[in-house]
Amino acid sequence: MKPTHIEHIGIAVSNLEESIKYYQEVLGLECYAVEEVTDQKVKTAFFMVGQTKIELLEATAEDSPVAKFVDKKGPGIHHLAFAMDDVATALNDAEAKGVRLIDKEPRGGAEGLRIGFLHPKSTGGVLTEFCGKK
Ligand code: CMX
Repeated sequence: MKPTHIEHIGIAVSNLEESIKYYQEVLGLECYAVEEVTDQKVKTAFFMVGQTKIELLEATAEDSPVAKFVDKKGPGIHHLAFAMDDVATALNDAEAKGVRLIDKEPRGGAEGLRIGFLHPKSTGGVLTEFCGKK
């Protein structure tokens, strides 16, 4: 269940429009999509840097995991997402190795991908996402 690459880096922001401006105007990156992921209670904006995606995340509800994170720690790097060929198998393998899962089964994420999270308390403090087409 080796990751094929880093699929994206998730960054929690307080204001999506203002943050998009920074990535566009200062870094010269193009925001190629904005999407609301209702299941995760976030609005996302995407940029490609080479083969890696940056995903900006703004909370859409007070009980969104991103709202809680920003309230506690402020905006900043929120999670690291690894691309997996088979997310369900990767989650099962991680659990079998003693990792605490947030998602026992893959669920729907942005861009039509299947996603599943590992708990940061089991991963050295880095909220970790597996994502892929199945
Ligand atoms: N990175 C590292 N540690 C984190 C964290 C993060 N993003 N979010 C929370 N934590 C830590 C907290 O600091 C806290 O640690 P301490 O107990 O040492 O203070 C601990 O985890 C518990 O945090 P909490 O604030 O009490 O929050 P919850 O336990 O309610 O939720 C988590 C934490 C990770 C389970 C929850 O945020 C979650 O389920 N995340 C996965 C889903 C998600 O983040 N979706 C948004 C992105 C969706 C997308 O990319 O499409």
